[in-house]
Amino acid sequence: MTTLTATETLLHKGSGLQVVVGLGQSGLSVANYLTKQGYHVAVTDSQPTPALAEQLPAAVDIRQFGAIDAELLQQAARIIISPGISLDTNAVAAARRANIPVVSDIQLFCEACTVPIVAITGSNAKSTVTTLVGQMAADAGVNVGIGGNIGVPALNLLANPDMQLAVLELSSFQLETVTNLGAQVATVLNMSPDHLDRHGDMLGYHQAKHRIFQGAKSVVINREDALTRPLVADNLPRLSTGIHAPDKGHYGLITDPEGQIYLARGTERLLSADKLQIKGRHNLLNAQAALALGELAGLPLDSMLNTLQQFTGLEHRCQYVATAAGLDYFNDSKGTNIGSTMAAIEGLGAVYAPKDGKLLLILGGQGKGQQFGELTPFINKYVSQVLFIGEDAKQIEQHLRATKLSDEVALHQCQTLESAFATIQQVTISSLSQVQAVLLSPACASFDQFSGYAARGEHFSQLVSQLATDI
Ligand code: UMA
Ligand code: ADP
Repeated sequence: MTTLTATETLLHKGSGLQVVVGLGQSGLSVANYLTKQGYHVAVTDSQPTPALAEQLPAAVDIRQFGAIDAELLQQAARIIISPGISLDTNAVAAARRANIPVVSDIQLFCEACTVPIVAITGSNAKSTVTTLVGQMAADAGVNVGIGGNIGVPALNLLANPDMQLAVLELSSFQLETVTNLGAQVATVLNMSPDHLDRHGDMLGYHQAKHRIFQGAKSVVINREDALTRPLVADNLPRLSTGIHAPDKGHYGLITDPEGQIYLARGTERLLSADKLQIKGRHNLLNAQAALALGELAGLPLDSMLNTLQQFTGLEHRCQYVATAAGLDYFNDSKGTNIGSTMAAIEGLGAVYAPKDGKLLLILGGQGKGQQFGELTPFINKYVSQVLFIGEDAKQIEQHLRATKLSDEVALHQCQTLESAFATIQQVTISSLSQVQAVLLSPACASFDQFSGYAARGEHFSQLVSQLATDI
């Protein structure tokens, strides 16, 4: 980050009040960044005593907690909104009506960032692909910053003066207030319904995600998912990914006559799929996306292929936990929408189906306005028992029952994970049970019962280890 001159600091001071809305990780990073730049900064948050308040720099002299302060927002020259706060929140909507600009931390980041940005969004696989590209860059000797929705606020990356490349995971919430991101390479990995309670409908969600392409110098698209294609800028350099054999220069899969699958670039076989430690068809797409993004960011192919083979995947994503009483337990707590749960059912179901095995699926939590009936074809094919937990459990059951759910699928209301584990014992004790694996892939947010998906996944794993020691 460049050091400011005294004149610039004065200019910033005189450019009006910067109001940070929400004091979570991103709000704190914004307050730190803007005060260092010499701006006059105020902060407001709905909580009476936000935990991060004591970490605010002393220069932040206006702190309005307990409600988002509508009057304060009206005095702002610019509002920097946290991703967890809706633009429809009354005080924010009123400020927008008064033509006060509302931006996110990502806008500040891209205006200040002088190195190329790899920008990654999608309904699913963002963290997996962001981590992979970041690791590929690091392994290739590039000084890389990895941040955004993945947990490190993007502005914190600017503290590294030697950064050569920024790899950003971006959510629709972060993107909805970003203009002209100008990424070196941008991608929407896939699109399936999520966060519709915030964006209203698929169109609103799509529009937010596609802002990632504004000003991009190149793009990566998913051939399997038309919604990932940019609607404008058709002339940009682009690479595509997909499950079929690719055209020249693009990424895809080639299956040889013996049935062996290879990651491929054009007709060139790059790597046999069994060399990857991350499994399932969805991960083959993720690997291709990382390679394509890396290529457009200038990373060397050989080094990227080495990284791919070392990568063991992230926690809480279709993660094998243990085998107890003959059942394999998988933690896919990060499966927080129907798209990710479909991928998990299909990926694991295909492993057990040849052995006449079925999955027991644990579903539920906060449903975020999704239509759970879309899961039915996947459940009919691979699942024999569905256990519902959480706030929207009854509604999810209704959605499934309203579709063509097979009579062979049994449904159980369990409310909590503990009670689900008791039910697992009951329904799998019969020798007729086809269940060979238990999959926690809730397709829902966890906040009704847990502090987040990680806490939910850890609780699941704890219950599994208890089971393993009880036996
Ligand atoms: N707040 C209000 N009023 C509200 C809602 C929230 O004042 O109506 C306040 C809360 O009291 C709290 C603060 O806002 O003090 C929290 O802000 P936030 O929810 O925006 O969370 P941050 O801590 O800033 O974390 C955010 C992202 N969170 C969300 O988008 C919800 C983090 O993504 C991200 O890692 C972080 O910025 C750094 O960039 C998390 C996430 O769950 C992992 N993302 C969603 C997802 O992946 O599905 C989008
Ligand atoms: P995100 O950061 O977008 O939530 P993650 O990499 O954390 O993505 O994975 C979230 C969930 O999506 C996990 O449950 C994972 O199993 C599933 N998933 C991973 N890759 C894909 C894909 N290509 N398509 C659909 N679901 C996927």
